[in-house]
Amino acid sequence: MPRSAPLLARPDVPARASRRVAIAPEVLILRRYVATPPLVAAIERISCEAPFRRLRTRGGGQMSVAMTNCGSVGWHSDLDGYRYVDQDPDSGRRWPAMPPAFLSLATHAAATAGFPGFEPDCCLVNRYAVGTQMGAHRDFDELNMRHPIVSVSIGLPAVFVWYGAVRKGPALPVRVEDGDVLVWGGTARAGYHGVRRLAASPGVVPGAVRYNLTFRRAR
Ligand code: MD3
Ligand code: FE
Repeated sequence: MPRSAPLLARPDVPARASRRVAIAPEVLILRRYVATPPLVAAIERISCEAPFRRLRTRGGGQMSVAMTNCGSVGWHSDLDGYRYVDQDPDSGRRWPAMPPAFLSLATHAAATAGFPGFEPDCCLVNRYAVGTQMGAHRDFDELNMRHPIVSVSIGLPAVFVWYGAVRKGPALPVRVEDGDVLVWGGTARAGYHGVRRLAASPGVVPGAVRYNLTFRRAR
């Protein structure tokens, strides 16, 4: 199995020391896998071109989490439902290109988790302010199920919840921290999951957020 360090591997924590923990079949966490300050800088550049926005849902609601994308396709939701789109509907322009460091990170993390050859074409960027959350759902609109999904946690810690094959499945809460990477493959791709309401913890600077990068192969 490839153990080479990603471009952005923490200089203080070699890839060898990043702990791999399986939380369910084909769900792996790479703890403290990546140094995040360069990722935050890249997110800031992306959001200059394609600003964060809170998307509408088919039912007429609005998500609390703000989102943008980079890559050749982006995830979008509005009153017509959710889908992948080639352009940012807000600007009519293509999504910002996926930074090479993002691609390298996603590919290395997938290979380390046992999924070589991952070539994501979409990176959904989620921004969680304190008090926001993502209810239980599953992502079954990704067309190419042969590829895994790679998720990178940045900034404030959060509690990710894994339910498995059924929405009412037993909740498995997993604390995710800055630099942690989760990889889902195979059967786990169809699993239900969510993110608990982001807690306001004492000592956290006002305006602090959590970002999550979700790398997918949509086409
Ligand atoms: C597991 N995002 O954007 S990580 C999402 O932390 C989403 O922002 C969460 O769930 C977050 O859809 C969790 C990503 C994730 C995405 C798709 C999955 C985990 C998945 C599909 C199948 C299994
Ligand atoms: Fe999801």
